[in-house]
Amino acid sequence: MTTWLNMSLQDGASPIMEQLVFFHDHVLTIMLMITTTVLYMMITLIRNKQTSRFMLEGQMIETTWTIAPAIILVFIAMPSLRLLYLMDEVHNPSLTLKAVGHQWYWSYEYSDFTKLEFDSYMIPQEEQQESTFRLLDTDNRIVLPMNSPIRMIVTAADVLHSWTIPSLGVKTDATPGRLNQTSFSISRPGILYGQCSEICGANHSFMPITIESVPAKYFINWVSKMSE
Ligand SMILES: [Cu+2]
Repeated sequence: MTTWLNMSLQDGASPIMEQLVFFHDHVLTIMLMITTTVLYMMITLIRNKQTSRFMLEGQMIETTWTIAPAIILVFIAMPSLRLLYLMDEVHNPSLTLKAVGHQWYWSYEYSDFTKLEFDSYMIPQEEQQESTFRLLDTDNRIVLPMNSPIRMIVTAADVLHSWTIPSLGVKTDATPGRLNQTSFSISRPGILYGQCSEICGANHSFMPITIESVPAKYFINWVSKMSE
């Protein structure tokens, strides 16, 4: 989750998010080079008298500063497209979780098991405990096994919502009458937080998403306890 003084992205909890963080830093490096160059050029423009009786054209520099940006763009586009298609891929999932957005809570269905479904409401401020985070914790957390490919099916029952976990690099629109699909695998145990990311009404800010990532054997225990 985001903590104090965390200015940039959250630590990646999935391989895809790690790659996204690397890509973000890569693009930032290129931007830094461009802004430094432009700043240098602007300063030289101001400090020099830009007139010459003999220099009327510069074919070489014109060619260079047309081709160079194109090459730089390729260096951004290639890794970007690679990530785009990697995120779209669903690798033979071992578990499917369906999230349904409601005004204003999420409900979840573990379609691989019988009768394993529940609603997940935000814990209101009056019921806060030392261990819960304000506006982020839910009464029923999603429990998922770590290190296994998970397929998410996202939809909504009333208006548009968006199911988002920043540390997993997942953000999927929840649209009424439509099933959206995404996939991820969680690389470490822990609790992951997210919030609805589509302005969906008065309590849009109060329908958080909480995932408990646990080792597979704990997950099996949880499933058998829940389906009793
Ligand atoms: Cu919403």
